[in-house]
Amino acid sequence: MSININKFCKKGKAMILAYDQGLEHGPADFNEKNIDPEYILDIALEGNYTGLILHNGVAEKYYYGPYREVPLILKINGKTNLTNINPISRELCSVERAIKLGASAIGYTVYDGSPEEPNIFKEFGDIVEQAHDYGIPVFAWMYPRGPTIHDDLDTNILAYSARVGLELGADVIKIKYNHKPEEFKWVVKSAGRAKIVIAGGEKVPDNEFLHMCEEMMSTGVMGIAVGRNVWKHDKPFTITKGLRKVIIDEKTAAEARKVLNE
Ligand code: FBP
Repeated sequence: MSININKFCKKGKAMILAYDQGLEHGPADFNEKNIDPEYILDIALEGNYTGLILHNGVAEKYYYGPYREVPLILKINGKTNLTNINPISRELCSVERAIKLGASAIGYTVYDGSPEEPNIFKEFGDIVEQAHDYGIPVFAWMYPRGPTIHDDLDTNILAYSARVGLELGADVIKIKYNHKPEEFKWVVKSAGRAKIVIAGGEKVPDNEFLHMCEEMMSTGVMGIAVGRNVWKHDKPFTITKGLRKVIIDEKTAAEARKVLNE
């Protein structure tokens, strides 16, 4: 069965806004504005993002009305950063419930390399099966993590993670970028017909962020699934315009910067 991901793309490119950090990192990432989920939903809607990532609790209370125009990827597992157990993120919401909450895709974090890997793979496999039976795609956060992973940005480790995502049935693989464009093409190739979107990381200056986006788009990825670099920005709609130039209109970071200065 072929699972369609076009809903999350414009001109074949994805510009997805992630807001799962409230669970993963806690309010430490937030300020007075972006602690309010509605602030992020407004950015997603008015900024024409091609997708939005939420956990079930926020979706249940905020994903209504016009916001439903932005396709939802409901991340159905999660954990805090308060524990020091082996990396594992358990299912918190069923696929069926996610669909009832309006999800057009399921999100799930896989920690390949974790001592819990067998349990993670089994749970993820079941989820892929269920989501695909409903005809909706699965986005996998492929994050290599555990005692044997010494450098999670090593190209071979990233390529292995991307490949694991393909092998386990992910349709889209969200992975970190290692700023080595030539090497990263191997990561993209390893994912086969699964598409790659890049995670953003800590907020960095605009120039740096746009340059990273231009560079990573040249490696063949489908786009971005970022949070902090947008909703921690003083002018989220301005950075969104710049991102659109680079991600969807295939312009250079230098051209996108002109939009920021307008
Ligand atoms: P950012 O763009 O804000 O980095 O978000 C990307 C993301 O993958 C989130 O979806 C997720 O909550 C977070 O990073 C996980 O990061 P980590 O596990 O490295 O703390």
